[in-house]
Parts: sequence; C-alpha cells; structure tokens
Amino acid sequence: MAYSATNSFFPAAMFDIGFLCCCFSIIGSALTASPPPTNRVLVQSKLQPFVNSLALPPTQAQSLSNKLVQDSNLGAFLSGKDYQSSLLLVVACLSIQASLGAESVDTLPINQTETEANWSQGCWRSPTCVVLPESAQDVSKALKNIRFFGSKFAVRSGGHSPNPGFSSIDNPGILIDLQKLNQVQISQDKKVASLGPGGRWGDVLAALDPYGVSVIGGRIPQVGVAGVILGGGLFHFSGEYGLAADNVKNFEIVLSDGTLTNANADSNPDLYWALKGGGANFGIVTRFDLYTIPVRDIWFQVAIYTPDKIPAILAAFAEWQNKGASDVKSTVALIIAPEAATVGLIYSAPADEPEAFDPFYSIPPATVAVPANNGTVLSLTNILGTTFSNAPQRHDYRGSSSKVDLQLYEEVYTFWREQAMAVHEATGANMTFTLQPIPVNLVDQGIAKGGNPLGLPRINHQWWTTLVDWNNAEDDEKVRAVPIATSEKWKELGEQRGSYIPFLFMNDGSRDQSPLSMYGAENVAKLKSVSRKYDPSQMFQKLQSNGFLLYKV
Ligand SMILES: Cc1cc2nc3c(=O)[nH]c(=O)nc-3n(C[C@H](O)[C@H](O)[C@H](O)COP(=O)(O)OP(=O)(O)OC[C@H]3O[C@@H](n4cnc5c(N)ncnc54)[C@H](O)[C@@H]3O)c2cc1C
Ligand SMILES: *[C@@H]1O[C@H](CO)[C@@H](O)[C@H](O)[C@H]1NC(C)=O
Ligand SMILES: *[C@@H]1O[C@H](CO)[C@@H](O)[C@H](O)[C@H]1NC(C)=O
Ligand SMILES: *[C@@H]1O[C@H](CO)[C@@H](O)[C@H](O)[C@H]1NC(C)=O
Ligand SMILES: CC(=O)N[C@H]1CO[C@H](CO)[C@@H](O)[C@@H]1O
Repeated sequence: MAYSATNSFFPAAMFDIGFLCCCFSIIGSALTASPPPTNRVLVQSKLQPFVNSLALPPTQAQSLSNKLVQDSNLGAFLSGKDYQSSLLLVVACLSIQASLGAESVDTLPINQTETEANWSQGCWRSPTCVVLPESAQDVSKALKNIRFFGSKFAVRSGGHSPNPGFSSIDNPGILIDLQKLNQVQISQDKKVASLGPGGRWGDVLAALDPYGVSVIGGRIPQVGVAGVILGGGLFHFSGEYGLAADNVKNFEIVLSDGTLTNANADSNPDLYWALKGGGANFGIVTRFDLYTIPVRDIWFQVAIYTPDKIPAILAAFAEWQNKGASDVKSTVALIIAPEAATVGLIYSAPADEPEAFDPFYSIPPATVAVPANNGTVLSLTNILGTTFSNAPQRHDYRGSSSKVDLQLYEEVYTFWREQAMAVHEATGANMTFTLQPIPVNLVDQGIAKGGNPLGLPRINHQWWTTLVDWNNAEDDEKVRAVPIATSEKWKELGEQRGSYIPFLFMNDGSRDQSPLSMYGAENVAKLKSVSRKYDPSQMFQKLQSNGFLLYKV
C-alpha cells in the first residue's frame, strides 16, 4: 500500500504518494534537525547492528540507516530522552515497510476494511500500520523492528477473540495480521499436516478432506488456526484424540529477538510444552505441524428441542457423560438458547444410531435439523458454519467448569435462562448456554502425548461456555452482566455441592477472566520460567497490547 498524503501526523505538503524511495525522502524531509554529534555516535552504534540484523541488500540497508540516523525523534528515543511515541511508530512502520516491501505493510490511513475484518465490533481499532507477513522471515524482520523501536503491537490469526486488544490495537500500535500465512500442506505419508497460523479451520478441513484425514482443530470454519491451538483447542474428536495442542508435532516460532526456531519433543521441549495451551506469551508461531487423525467419514444428526424438553436433555447429557462417553468415538454438542436446545450427536465413524447416544433417542425433538447421516468432517463443519452470524456485531464469550452434576446443571441453567430472557427483552442480545463434554480420555490423551500446562483433572467433567451477540455499545455492561453472574453462579453453587472445578478454558475466557491463573501454581511457575528463557527482555509481556499474558498472573 502506498503511503498516502492524508497522513495525520505530518503536514500533507511533506508527502508524496509513492514507494520505498519516496517514503525515505519523506522521513528525511519530515523529520526535524539531525541529532547533535555526540548523540549521533550513540545513535549510530545502536542503529547499525539493528539494520545489519535485517539482512537487507546493501544499498537498501545503507539507505535505511541514512534515513533513520537523521530522525531526531528516534535519536531522542535511543538516547533515553523525551520522544513522541506516535511519531516513532510512524517511522517504525516505514522501517518495517523497508524491511518487508511496501505491499506487505498497510500504512496510514490504513484500510479499515482490513482491520475490521474481525469477528467482534467491540475489537474494531485503528492501528498505525498493519503488517501482512508472507513468510516466517517477514515475521522475524517485523519483530526485530518492533523490538528496536519498542513499539506496541498485537498479533492476529483469525481475529475471533472477542476480547478487545487481544488481536487488535489502536494508534500508536502495530497490528501483525497473519492472514497471508494460511498454507495447508500434508506430508507424503499423510501423517502430518503443516498449517500456517493465519488459516481458518474451514479451509484446513476442506484441504485435508481429499486425503481422507482430519486434524484436531476448531469446530467453526471461520475461526483461526493459531488462536485455537495456542489456547488448547477443543474439537469434536478431542475425547478420542486429545486437544489440538496435544496433537502438535512441532511448532515453528519466531522469538522476540527475531530468531526462527522449532519447538518439539526433541528440540526446545520446554517451549513445546508451554505452547500447548500457554497462549500468546512466547513468540509468534509461524507454522503448526499437526498429526492428522484417520477420520473423515462420520455419523451425525442435529435435532432441536422445545424448552420443556431441556430438563430431559440435561439428564440425557449427564447420563451420556457418565456412561456413553466411554465410547470415545461418541460426542455430544449441546447448545441451549432460552427458547430452544440444539443437540448434535456425533460419531467419529460411519454408524447406525450408536448405542452410546441411547439416553437421547427417546426425547422427541421439535425439528430434526440434520437427519442422522453418514457425512464427513467437512460436511459437518460446513453446516456449523451457517449457525453463526458474520454480521458486524458485538460479541463476548465466557467460561467456567464443573464435574458431571445434573442438579448443578439444572440450577445454573434456570438462573441463566431468566436473566438471559430479561436482557434479551431489554437489549435484543442473544446468548447461549453450552455444556462442552470433557471425557477423562481427553485428559489422558494429553498426558500420553507428552503433557500440557493446563493441569486438567483426570475425571469426566464439562466446560460451560456462552456466546453472546448484541448490537449497541451502550448495552455492553448490561449484556455482559449475565455471563458474569452465570460464571459466578457456577462457582458458588458448584462449591456448595463440591462440583466446582477451578479451571477455565482459555479459548472461552472473557477479557476480565484469568485462565492461566487456573493452570495450577506449579504450571504457572514453569510457564513463567519458559517465558523468561525464550523472551529475556519480556517483550511479549511488555509491548503486546493485551492478551492472557503471564505478567498478569
Ligand atoms: C464462533 C466461535 C467458535 C469457536 N469454536 C471453537 C472451537 O471449536 N474450539 C476451540 O478451541 N475454540 C473455539 N473458539 C474459541 C477460539 O479458539 C478463540 O476465540 C481463539 O482466540 C480464536 O482464534 P483466532 O486465531 O481466530 O483468534 P485471534 O483473535 O486472531 O487470536 C487469539 C489470540 O491468539 C494470539 N495469536 C494469534 N496468532 C498467533 C500466533 N501465530 N502466535 C502467537 N499468538 C497468536 C492473538 O494475539 C490473540 O491473543 C470459538 C470461538 C468462536 C467465536
Ligand atoms: C481493503 O481490505 C479489503 C479486505 O482485505 C480488501 O478486499 C480491499 O481490496 C482493500 N482495499 C484496498 C483499497 O486495498
Ligand atoms: C452408515 O454406514 C453404516 C456402515 O456402512 C451403515 O450401517 C449405516 O446404516 C449408515 N447409516 C446411515 C444413516 O446411512
Ligand atoms: C437474535 O436472534 C434473532 C433470531 O435468530 C435474530 O433475528 C436477531 O438478529 C439476533 N440478534 C442479535 C443481536 O444477534
Ligand atoms: C472478513 C470479515 O468478516 N470482514 C468483515 C469485517 O467487518 C466489516 C465491517 O462491517 C465487514 O464489512 C467485513 O465483511
């Protein structure tokens, strides 16, 4: 994207529309007098190693240092004097543009369609520039720049976190949007799929379908690859194979100093462990090598029930959790809204009314949305893709966990339903009450595959979550009060009944929640030591705009 004349930081007269060479003449002319000679030596001594580290062609490198050395604001920054961070960020963006190429950096005024290409309106922001890397080397150069300029930044994969600032950032700040790193490659033996972090699960599963395999990923096609896996990653077949993170063979990652490295069982095993659910704390992952699972053809049905059937549905769900879930091929998707319950019965092989689902068959549905069929992982994914609105809206989610406890399910559901209906009445907000089954085999698969930092209990349990949609910013507090009160209810009633589990799935964690703090003291201490080892300057804690970051724990 060309740098445009309507930049808000400098007088328009100083600007031309043009490419690299013009941008530098802009820096040269836009910036105030050169730093004094003593500073200049200091500045040069810091600048040169940085420019060298970018490994640019010699003339480009020379041109970049010539321009940067004249920037008095950068000089002030490097000399520890007062500087203007918004001006520094503009120069940082131009320096990234020089490092990656003009087409890989969208500078002011940025393309709002691009930055708003996220899921929740509550996350719309306007960064100083959007960096669109096309390779791991681009990511490395971008991080070297961010580190050198001390820029605030955010990283985006699929943009489906509804938490403001997690994958969005305002000016002054840099958004690294990984959407161009969306490759899907499968190994010759079909055992490993290599995924770019900016892919989306619908595209991933579509690419794998012809090979007759899948991966443990995300259930909704629009959701991004990196966010799902780094938060653990719950999929239909996690009861059989474990979480997405448990099925990663290797992470390729760029560390805060720009080093491109790998984390797997043999190489950097401590980092490998930490990345299996430790979130955005360690670097930018540029490739996930996932073990495939030999599952393509599956059996499923989806039925919708009236509210009077919900007690029976909850009872069937608890019964299936206690008995049916021992058939690890079976899983249940249970999404309850105030006026209807949707139940998906899913089996990871062709079948005919699997016995595992016996508790459900006798409850009469209002509608059979998808009749029992032998379909594919892809056909199920495509169906699920139509169940979520992509219209611009505000969103949130929230989580809590408990043991299998029918009475608790009923009590919290009753509490939630009344509030959800009142707030819907008042604001038009829609919300769901979802029980996600976590069979003990899911936990055991994680242990068998080398362990992860989540600290899950080795029992059948459930992760409650809610998806919340609404339209008006003025209603934020009123709407969010319902999921907040509901998660408190899970804790209060759960503790009374001895059924509360102090675990929060990161991928369902709302902005004010703290999933990492529930991984257990020992795991948190280990995660922090991995963070200090691989990010000694703690750049991902200090410069990243927001996120479930370890420094907050
Ligand atoms: C409709 C819907 C369905 C969902 N279904 C599932 C599901 O089936 N299973 C499940 O586990 N979760 C699910 N989730 C939750 C989902 O995993 C989280 O919302 C996740 O944050 C989304 O990932 P993303 O890449 O789209 O998000 P983003 O908002 O792009 O990123 C999320 C976080 O990851 C960081 N990040 C992104 N890329 C990288 C990278 N390459 N390196 C380091 N950090 C990075 C970001 O900075 C941010 O903190 C769902 C969410 C929604 C809204
Ligand atoms: C802005 O971004 C959108 C979405 O990525 C893209 O379709 C559009 O072409 C971009 N517009 C310009 C002017 O580059
Ligand atoms: C699915 O395939 C299985 C095994 O091939 C078969 O027994 C069953 O009847 C089929 N189910 C449906 C719903 O077609
Ligand atoms: C809530 O759901 C109804 C019915 O599906 C829909 O018409 C409405 O647009 C939704 N509202 C919001 C805020 O999502
Ligand atoms: C990819 C995507 O969902 N983009 C949407 C983001 O929000 C803008 C603004 O409403 C929409 O126009 C895009 O379609």
